[in-house]
Amino acid sequence: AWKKYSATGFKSKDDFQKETVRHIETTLARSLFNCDEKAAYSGTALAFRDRLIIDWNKTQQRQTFADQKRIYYLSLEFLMGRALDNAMLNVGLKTAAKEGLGELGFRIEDVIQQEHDAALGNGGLGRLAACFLDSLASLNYAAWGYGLRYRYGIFKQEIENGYQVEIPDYWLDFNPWEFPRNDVTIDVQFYGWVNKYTDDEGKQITSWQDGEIVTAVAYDVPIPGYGTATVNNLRLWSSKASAGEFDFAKFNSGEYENAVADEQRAETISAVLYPNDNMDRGKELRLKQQYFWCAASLHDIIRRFKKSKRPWKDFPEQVAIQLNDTHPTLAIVELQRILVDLEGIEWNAAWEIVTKTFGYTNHTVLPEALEKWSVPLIQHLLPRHLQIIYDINLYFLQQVERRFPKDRDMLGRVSIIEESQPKTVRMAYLAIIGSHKVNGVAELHSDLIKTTIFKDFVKIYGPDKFTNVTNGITPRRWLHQANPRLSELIASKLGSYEFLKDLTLLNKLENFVDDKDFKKEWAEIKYANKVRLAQHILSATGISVNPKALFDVQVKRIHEYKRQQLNIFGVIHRYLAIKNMSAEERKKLAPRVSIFGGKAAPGYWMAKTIIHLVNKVGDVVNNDKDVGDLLKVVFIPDYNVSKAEIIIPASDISEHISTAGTEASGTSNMKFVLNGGLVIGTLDGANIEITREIGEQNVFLFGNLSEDVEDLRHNHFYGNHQIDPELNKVFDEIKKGTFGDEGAFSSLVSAILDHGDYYLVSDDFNSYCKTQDLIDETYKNQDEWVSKSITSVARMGFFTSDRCINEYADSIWNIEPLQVKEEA
Ligand code: 26Q
Repeated sequence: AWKKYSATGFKSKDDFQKETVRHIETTLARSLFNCDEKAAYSGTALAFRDRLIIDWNKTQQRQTFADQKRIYYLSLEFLMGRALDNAMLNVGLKTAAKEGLGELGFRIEDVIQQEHDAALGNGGLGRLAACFLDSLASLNYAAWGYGLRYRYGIFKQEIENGYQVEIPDYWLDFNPWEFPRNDVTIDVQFYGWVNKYTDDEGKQITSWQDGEIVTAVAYDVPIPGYGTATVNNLRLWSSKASAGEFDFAKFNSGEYENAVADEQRAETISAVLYPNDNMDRGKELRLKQQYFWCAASLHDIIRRFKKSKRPWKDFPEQVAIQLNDTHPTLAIVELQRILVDLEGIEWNAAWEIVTKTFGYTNHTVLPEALEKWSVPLIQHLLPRHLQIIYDINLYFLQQVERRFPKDRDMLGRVSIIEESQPKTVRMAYLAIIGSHKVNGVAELHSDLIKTTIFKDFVKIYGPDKFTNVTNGITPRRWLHQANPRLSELIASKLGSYEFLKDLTLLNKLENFVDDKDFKKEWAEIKYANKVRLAQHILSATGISVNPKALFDVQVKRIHEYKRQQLNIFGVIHRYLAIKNMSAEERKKLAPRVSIFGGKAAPGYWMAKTIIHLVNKVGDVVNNDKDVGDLLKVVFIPDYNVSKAEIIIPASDISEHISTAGTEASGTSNMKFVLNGGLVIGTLDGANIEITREIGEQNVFLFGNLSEDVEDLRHNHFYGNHQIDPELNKVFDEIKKGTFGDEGAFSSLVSAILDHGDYYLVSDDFNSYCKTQDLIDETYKNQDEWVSKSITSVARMGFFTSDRCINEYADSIWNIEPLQVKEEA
């Protein structure tokens, strides 16, 4: 009977205008006569939001009705960026909106730019989660994301006198993409103590009592698929004081301030994203975030499972939970606790359910980045969980002892508990033991974890528990949305936009590598993207760059292992070379713009020093009359998803130059190549597979191999550490004070000269500079360059996150997509 009232959503320009104007005038209570771009954005977003809600509701109904397995992706980070453009493209109504807004007097690009990025992530791991959500919805998988609704996302970066300054990112002023579900709440317990007793019927009861309760409130974000009616759900938890905790009675007993303090303490849990993208040891609040989010998500998942009225043994057929790194490892312990303590299931039966449910994705081999939590901290915060961790460890070690009775050291090596001072819990070991599959994120990385940090576990479980799923990116955002003209040109040659759903279709582009007109258009689009980036650089930094120069880009979080220092030392080397050139030689050189961007963790001194050096080198080089357009050095502040959408399509060369064996995968390397940029890179992470796909002749590779890194490091300490002479000249220039007070950069220099050069900057410097020279030569032949660019794009089909998600579905989750009948 209600059907006739059910909304269908707009389908045309006129309806879009009607809905947008209605929202501006009524929902926002604004007059059309003083409607600015902000209001136009709000109205447009609300109109598209309505459009999504209808499919969202239907999707959730359909998935409930189908009663099959769902995927739950647990991630502390979802680096979503902006939602409006994506929503428009996914429902296929961007053109209607563009025309509609045009008639109202707005340029759609300006309206789109009003939106604040959803920056709930640090970098690669968070953006991967966002690409996965896009693919899961686009492929019609029944999937939910679970995360935290931080009030403050990753900080905004400003540069003052060359130094990074962090500004809080309060982003929730107006967020039309989230729906508070005040009726979906879960109480989460902390602290307290464990009571073991025998009840009246003689049963052993273990119960976790007292402590403090914090309430989790759900906020839902719709995730539309591209060209499908599927709209999945991202559920983010927000913390607030529980009704019982925030005691109104206290108002009368003069404890008002205490009550307010309690409330604020509870809200602190979801207040801020930790800005470290490596481990941050010992922060109690971070552990609280992890448990709060794991407990809320699991109770929500179980509530949904219980509605199906199935027996517990069916749980792994209904639920697959993927752990994005070790951050959600406590979910393993929490599920075991629920099954054993609350549901009364016997330990082994419960443990079988647990291990069949979870899969764990590892994103790092760097030992210092592996999560460890102190035993006393867990004891204090989660006393029952600590007991369960000890029991899991006990049964595991017993099993290991039976299998390897002669290898006594093995037990200490694989124990979840590290016998340090204080003792710590090794979260990665717990995640491996509690999951049925463990995967790395690129071939080399997956091989490395099997032979280094997790090799004992391969002996124990056999090799099949460990697998590789090479990362991917969504071509919807990273090609179609970020580079609409290139997407359109490709579609014109391929006959349709089908490649956005099946990226392997790009291979047909190889038929056009010799097509003159096509190549010309290809080059024109790159040039237009460079003009757009040059405009951004001018307005963000005041530096004017020539779009005809070679744009050399390195944008990513600042880390010693990613070696931005190698890049800037190379820039100084180039600067010194230019200074020594004759006028004739200078004429032959290809002008270049070296572009850097990326945030440093606020407490990471070395990373901040690298940013400082880049800016100081820029000050000198950019104002040197001898140099002119031949070299510019730019640091773009506040690199984030929407900046990436401008920067990536504009690069000629991008740098992926980590010390071999340190970058698990990298994903921006894929984004750059998909946008027709070439790559200078080491044989690391996904660079290796990119090279295999697009061909060695299309990549500028350099540097030592990962299998040689250990020996080289050893030699630095125990052999005779020879510093590359050209690099020494760079250091001399820094020491001379050419780039300001040399003391400011001494830590960077002495890391290489005096502290063993752990990241092998000196070892790779010569090969890096030579390869940069080769790039100069190659760039001079534009025709050849464009051919390489087209061929590379044509061969990038493998790196779509659609392929990646299908591999997870197949080899880890054992689930098929839910077919959707499109309505007429
Ligand atoms: C852990 C504990 C306490 C505080 C912070 C953290 C923390 C937070 C974020 C640890 C790690 C991260 C993020 C890691 C990350 O982004 N890794 C990247 O993941 C990408 C996707 O797989 C890979 O492509 C990159 O190679 C990898 O560096």
